[in-house]
Amino acid sequence: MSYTPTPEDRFTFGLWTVGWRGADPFGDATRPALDPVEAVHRLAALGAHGVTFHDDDLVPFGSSATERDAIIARLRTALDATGMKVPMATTNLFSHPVFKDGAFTANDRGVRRYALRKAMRNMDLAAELGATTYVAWGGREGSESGAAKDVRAALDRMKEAFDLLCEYVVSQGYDLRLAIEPKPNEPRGDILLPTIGHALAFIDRLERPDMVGLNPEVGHEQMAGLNFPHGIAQALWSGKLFHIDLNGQSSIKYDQDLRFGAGDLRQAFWLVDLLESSDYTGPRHFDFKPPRTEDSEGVWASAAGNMRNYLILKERALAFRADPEVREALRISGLDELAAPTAEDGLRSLLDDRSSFEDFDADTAAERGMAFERLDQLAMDHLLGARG
Ligand code: XLS
Ligand code: MN
Ligand code: MN
Repeated sequence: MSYTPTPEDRFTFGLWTVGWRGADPFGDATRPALDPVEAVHRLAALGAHGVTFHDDDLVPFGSSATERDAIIARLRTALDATGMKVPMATTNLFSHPVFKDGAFTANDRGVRRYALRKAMRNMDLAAELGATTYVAWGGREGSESGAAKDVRAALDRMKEAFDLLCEYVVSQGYDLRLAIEPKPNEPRGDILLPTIGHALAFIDRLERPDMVGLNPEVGHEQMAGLNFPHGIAQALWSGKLFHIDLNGQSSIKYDQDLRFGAGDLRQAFWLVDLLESSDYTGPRHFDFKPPRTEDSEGVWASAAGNMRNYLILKERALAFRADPEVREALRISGLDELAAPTAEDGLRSLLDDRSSFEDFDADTAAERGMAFERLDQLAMDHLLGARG
């Protein structure tokens, strides 16, 4: 198998990823600004399918209407020349100081109304460029201290915001769905809707829940110590995996945004195994930061590494599933048994079935070894290239 990506692989990149200049809380930028048009051309040459952006990544905050039109026209030319797509866009509701206490849940009502209008304005551009997903990461929706935020009121305001955004999409006739991106903390001490589970429960309370799903990010769940493939499995099970942010994270610490495959490699393997065996057909979107040690060429090496690692893991996951020894090991470990309903005979029959309780020999059933270690070693052998 070739590890050279093609647009059919549907790999996409945020303009803010390859465009990250390396400024962090302790140091200045280490790289010059990157022209979005150059990003489109370089990513196309690497085999990507498209780009995504926050409004301000493309059109700097405060640009005039004429400047904005010219910037959008240049982007369109680059997209037309390369065939690159824009499947997703999002709003920067966290950089400007006006959003220091949040956007949709800022205590200041004027800031909340401004945030909604800023999001709607960029939705117009997203729809114009053919995007079908609009991501909402609540960057500064949260607090550092208890009394600062009435969380129940903030959730009311968050619901109001999503209901209004959905109403806007419907009223404009856009083919756009919203995808909430959970994150537990950073830049706020604690952020609202911190995990996939919190966000799923929130979506259920909205007026148009069908229009809202998730954009989970590998590192964000892992910052909370959670198992990302498990979270994605639940998102898929709920019909809510609208989009995905792939990257790497080494355990519970700051948001590392390493390239995909770096960090927790085993979870990356199981994630690719899951995505490739699911009905998810959306973009494989990379939200990573080329480390600030890299020069411009290092940025493209890092970008390419994301796609290469995904394709290697895809090859290994497919080989794992196709291996006859693995299939037998899966059977011995009872995976086919789990796929069968527990009581398809119904409640009455379960209650009448003496073998299910009165005559059930728990001690004998307890003797069964599950053989998960052998199964996992087969997976490790495939992952590490020590097999087939
Ligand atoms: C930050 C987020 C952000 C979103 C889009 O941690 O990952 O980049 O993906 O606003
Ligand atoms: Mn991140
Ligand atoms: Mn992200």
